[in-house]
Amino acid sequence: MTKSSELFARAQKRIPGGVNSPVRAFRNVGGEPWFVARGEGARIWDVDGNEYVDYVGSWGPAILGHAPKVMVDAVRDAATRGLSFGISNPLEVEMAELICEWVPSIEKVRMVNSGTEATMSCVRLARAFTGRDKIIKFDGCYHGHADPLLVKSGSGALTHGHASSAGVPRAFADLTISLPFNNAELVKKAFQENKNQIAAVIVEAIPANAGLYFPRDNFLSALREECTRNGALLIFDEVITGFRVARGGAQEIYGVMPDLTALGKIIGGGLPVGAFGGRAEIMDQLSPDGSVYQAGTLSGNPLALAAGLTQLRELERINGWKLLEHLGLHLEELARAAIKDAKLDVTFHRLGSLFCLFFAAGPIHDLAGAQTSDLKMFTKFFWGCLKRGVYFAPSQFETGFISTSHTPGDIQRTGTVVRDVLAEL
Ligand code: HOZ
Repeated sequence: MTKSSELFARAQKRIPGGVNSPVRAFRNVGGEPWFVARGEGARIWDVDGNEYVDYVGSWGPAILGHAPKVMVDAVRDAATRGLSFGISNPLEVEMAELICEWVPSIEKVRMVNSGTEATMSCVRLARAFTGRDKIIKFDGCYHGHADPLLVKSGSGALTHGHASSAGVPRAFADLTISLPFNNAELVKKAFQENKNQIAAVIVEAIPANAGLYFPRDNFLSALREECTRNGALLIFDEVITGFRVARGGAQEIYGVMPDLTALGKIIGGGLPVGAFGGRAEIMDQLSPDGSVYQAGTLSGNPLALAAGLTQLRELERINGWKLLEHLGLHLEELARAAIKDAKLDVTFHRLGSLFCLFFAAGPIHDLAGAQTSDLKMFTKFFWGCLKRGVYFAPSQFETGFISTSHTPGDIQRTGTVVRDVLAEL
């Protein structure tokens, strides 16, 4: 019995499903999850000593790779001064200033402890600001696990067949309208049918929780126009895309300004963090200035912010976005050549350091398209790569992440593994 198996047997007795987040359970790739011992750069080792090139990167935040010295030093340094105070600290001001400088639409920002808190707080704020209750989201977009957003959701909820969660009161779910991504006409119709009732449209500007696909035909600007015309707020969930696809996130790339933005992961460098921000007149509705309550003992935690600030500054110092594009393009070229030679119906999507393979002919622009992927093929692909030392997310409905610490050699090796595995399918 491996050490991972032993740990999983113990975990299942005391942790529901043996995991603290469902995506870790390997359920839809049909096997047991392994337990990680450590990581360094682009590599991770399991408790049995197996080594993998990692393309999950803690689901996004490890954009510089694992345990970069500069960040470990920053966290260690911050820890010697105290782990948590529940009192304002200087790093909170530095982080707020950095976020407002880098993210085009954010004038004021508040730190929270997870992406879920960030999106949940955006929705509450939007409801208070507009005096309306309903929200529009999109099928397959995942915005964490708060009640209003677990309707036709992506990520683990979709993977495990509970895209609309049990336990969400019907009355809450009825206030959430979920529509197919990339269909602006249906958004227009929903606004017409729910006149003066829609508080906000919340969207992953680049959906990355049902595989990866992209907005097209000016979909994001159409959302912007509909929200403005109807007095609703536009919320971008940039928990994955923020600081990764560009310094200013997806909103910088597409040039569409949301009213509110949810951020997470990367700004904590792997420690638990989220943030939400936007127009000052909306953010000023928050307590203590306004009447929208939102709070957190650990919010703005000095260790998390030391890690996050160091990571973001390092990313800028090394021009990480250029490097990530270079590495991503290299992987794309290798993957596309392997797909062509394997003569398989595989659709490869990539933007910068985000990528995904669907086992379907495509084109794929929404959840329905993503669900045409052959999951049996994905499962074989996943295990084939893992056995050869390359770790991709254990679900079709997730995204791959490249870090700045992946070397050209890692990418080349991954390309060879992808080629070998596809050839065997
Ligand atoms: N796709 C998820 C986050 N965006 C994966 C992480 C998790 O749910 O644990």
